[in-house]
Amino acid sequence: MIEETIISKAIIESYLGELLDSVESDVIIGGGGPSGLCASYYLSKSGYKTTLFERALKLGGGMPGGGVMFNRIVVQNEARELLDEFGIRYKEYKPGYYVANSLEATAALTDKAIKAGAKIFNLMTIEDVMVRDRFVAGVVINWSSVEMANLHIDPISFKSKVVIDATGHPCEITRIVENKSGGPLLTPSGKIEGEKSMWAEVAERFTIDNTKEAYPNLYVCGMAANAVFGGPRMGPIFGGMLLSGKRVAEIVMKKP
Ligand code: 48F
Repeated sequence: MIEETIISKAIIESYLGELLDSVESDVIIGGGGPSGLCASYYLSKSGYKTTLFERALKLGGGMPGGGVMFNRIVVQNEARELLDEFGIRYKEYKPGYYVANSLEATAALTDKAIKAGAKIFNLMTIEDVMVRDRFVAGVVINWSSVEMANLHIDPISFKSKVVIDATGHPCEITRIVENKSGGPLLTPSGKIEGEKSMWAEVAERFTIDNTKEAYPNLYVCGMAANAVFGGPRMGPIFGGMLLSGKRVAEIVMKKP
């Protein structure tokens, strides 16, 4: 016999227990694309209490869509060891260019991050940021369905020592800080510099070099780093996203 109320209780208790435990974390990551997932894996693996909020139903951000909906991604030589770390299979297409299945890559990143201990909440949108005397202290979240239905329902707050903006092209978390706190951000102009047109070679390097603090206790990684610090986009080459996720984890772990 199967009792439906037991199923309900199992889901509610299990989920709410995890949500309650995540009200205070070491690190909150906004966005479950490749850079955010990769960061959450390395941080959790090193014992950091890590919570990731993803607006969408499914994880992966721009990764599962590959290039123009062809579910393949390309990764350059520099990031090949990350494919091995996550158990993502690949084939060498030309020397230094590896091609992988973007669905397998998304699943592998998600699986490794959760098994390393990252708490991942999908269907949750970061709609505001907690800013105290010029430092970020956490995020304010609401159900994505509330945002989509444009319902007037107040959000709730989650605290952390560090917030990582991994929201990709729109760099939403940094934008909230800029708009609501007036910055200045730790960028050359004190504002969001804005993403530039496609130039894969420059963009891939730029992402890694600009994976850094954009406002006290707020770090950017992945495409958000390029958008905030003014770098070009790179299209469906994903090595920079993975390396940036790993780099932001390393930077946060070195933080005193
Ligand atoms: O866009 P996305 O995949 O970011 P990324 O990790 O990787 C970029 C690449 O996919 C690609 C590229 C490089 O090859 O150019 O675009 O930098 O993932 C960002 C995730 O953040 C979620 C969004 O749904 C997506 O899954 N997101 C965005 N804003 C919010 C958010 C928010 N306010 N709250 C929660 N999640």
